[in-house]
Amino acid sequence: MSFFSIKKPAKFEGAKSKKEFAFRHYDKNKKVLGKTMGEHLRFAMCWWHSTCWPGSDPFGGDTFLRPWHHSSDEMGAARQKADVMFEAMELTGIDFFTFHDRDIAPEGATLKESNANVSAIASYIEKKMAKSKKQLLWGTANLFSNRRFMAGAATNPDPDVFAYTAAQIKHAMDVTKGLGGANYVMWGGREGYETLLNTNIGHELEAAKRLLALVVEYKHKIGFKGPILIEPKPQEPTKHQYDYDVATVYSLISSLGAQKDVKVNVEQNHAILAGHTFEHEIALAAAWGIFGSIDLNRGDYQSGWDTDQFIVDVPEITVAMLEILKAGGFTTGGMNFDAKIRRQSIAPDDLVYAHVGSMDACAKGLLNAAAIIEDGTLGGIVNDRYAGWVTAQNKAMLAGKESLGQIAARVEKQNINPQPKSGQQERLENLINRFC
Ligand code: XUL
Ligand code: CO
Repeated sequence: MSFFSIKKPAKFEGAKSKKEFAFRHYDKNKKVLGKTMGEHLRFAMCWWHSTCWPGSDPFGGDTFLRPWHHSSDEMGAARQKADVMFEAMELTGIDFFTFHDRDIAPEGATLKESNANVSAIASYIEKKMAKSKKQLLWGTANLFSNRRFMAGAATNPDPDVFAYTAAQIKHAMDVTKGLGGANYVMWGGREGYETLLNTNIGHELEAAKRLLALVVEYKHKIGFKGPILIEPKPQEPTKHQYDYDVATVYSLISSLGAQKDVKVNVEQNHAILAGHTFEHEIALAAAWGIFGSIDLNRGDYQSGWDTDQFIVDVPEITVAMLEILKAGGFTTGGMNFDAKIRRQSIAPDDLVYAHVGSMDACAKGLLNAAAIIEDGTLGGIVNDRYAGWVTAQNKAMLAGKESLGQIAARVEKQNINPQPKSGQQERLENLINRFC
């Protein structure tokens, strides 16, 4: 039985198409800068917002009334959610999916029971993957919903919660590997604190570092090929999260010297909550060699919380795509729609319209960014701005071949007297608009 009233997958119809359920820009097999659009964008659909969230908010409950939300047969409901996910991926042409362990299967009375539920549904998913050729972009563990995690998972003051966390992650990693997952994600959830009055920060940071070290060790033990991805977020649910932004997460990763094994999953809304732009977080991750994947959604620029809306603003996507292309594009990563339809969007088809529209906006952003790169004007202006650094003398200064005293003597001897040059910001903003 199908959940959606739309029966035929969205197709590329060209920019002038008037058909609503269609792509105007996303032409999956079209080559852009040497790769197909499908290879560039690697879209993923997330289990939790697409099938688990019932449309609740802090003031009201379920608006969606999906049949599986009210079923007494929990495992049957879990299979039904899987069916809907695969149907939605088919209709939208999305090739990847993502999940938390608790999204795909119900929690049992013990961890053993929960693990058995997850494994059983994973087998069900595996069969559907074989038939549909859909792939797992990443798996993760939900270490924040159950009340045992109210004071954190790895950073909980109770060592039993740390142990439980480690055990739950082990199983989620096994399942992710079993399904051929390309990455394994760790979002800190409640890894943070509410008040210093009851918190030992030093201990909690040591525990967070220990957990990451254990996960990296286990990744090698089981031969999991993809990277571990940490997803930064500054606050919400806790007031002070230990994985605030890319810069903070880099300090954790580099303190273990784990840059080869651990990268970041940058989420648009989390970047905004941290007071950054999405493109800043992508560019910083790339500069440090830890860019892995992205969670795609749109924050609200007025509300200070994680609204997780579908991203549709083409100029905004264009500048993010530009940084992704400059970073060399995705390898194991992709663009995961960590986005939910609004709670009034109760028609089943709203979910597939939302994905298709956002995919198309991303495709347009990709085309714009590729055109900006091919045009070369912007790249040329940036290169000119740093052109002074190509001389042998200045290269040597950057490489540490001159001491502070030697540099000072040279400035006097050569009578170096820097002349400021325009940063041309407005001209560059106008240049970007010519491509959007
Ligand atoms: C929460 C969030 C998570 C992670 C995975 O804000 O983004 O869904 O993406 O745990
Ligand atoms: Co996310």
